[in-house]
Amino acid sequence: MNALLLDTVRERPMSLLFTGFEPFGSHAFNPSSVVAQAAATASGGSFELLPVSFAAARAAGEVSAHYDTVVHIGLAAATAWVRLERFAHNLRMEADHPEQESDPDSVLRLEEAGPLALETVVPLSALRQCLTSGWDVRHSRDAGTYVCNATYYWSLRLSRASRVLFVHVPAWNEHQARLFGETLAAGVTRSIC
Ligand code: PCA
Repeated sequence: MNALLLDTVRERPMSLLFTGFEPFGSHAFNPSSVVAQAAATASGGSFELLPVSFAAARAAGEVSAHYDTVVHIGLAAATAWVRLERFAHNLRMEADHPEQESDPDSVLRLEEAGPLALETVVPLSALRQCLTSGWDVRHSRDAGTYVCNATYYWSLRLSRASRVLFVHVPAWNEHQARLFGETLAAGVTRSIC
């Protein structure tokens, strides 16, 4: 159905990409991939499964540059609600994996001379209103210092013409993830595209 949404200035179909992540660390199942896949199916958009590595985060940003609208989804297992991330920060944890030791005082930049933070242009309040029936959806200003934040940073940094958003989801089962993916597809096509 997304193919029916025409960019009125350029008169071509709007392109929409949903991404989710592979399992990582102690998370043998990552619901973000099911959310993204279900959202792509329901909206007629594309789906990409991303590896959980800092090295892959920049490549994901390059892929994003080919789409008008990109919604990245990731797992935030410590949170019980959906987080609409406003900012990506030019920061990363020291270790390549969250379960490895990182020196809490060491601040690594994703890009030496890059901006400290990047903000999405997606209208978060409008999207939130479309998502709240049955779901606890909240604004967030901190996407963390791991691969989700890095992916968001590179996506916002490299895709100047796109609407890019990052959504963190709780440790849902497959059924919850699929249902939310369908809700997200409807919300995104109504409020963002
Ligand atoms: N969550 C991690 C990386 C991959 C994922 O699904 C994060 O929040 O950075």
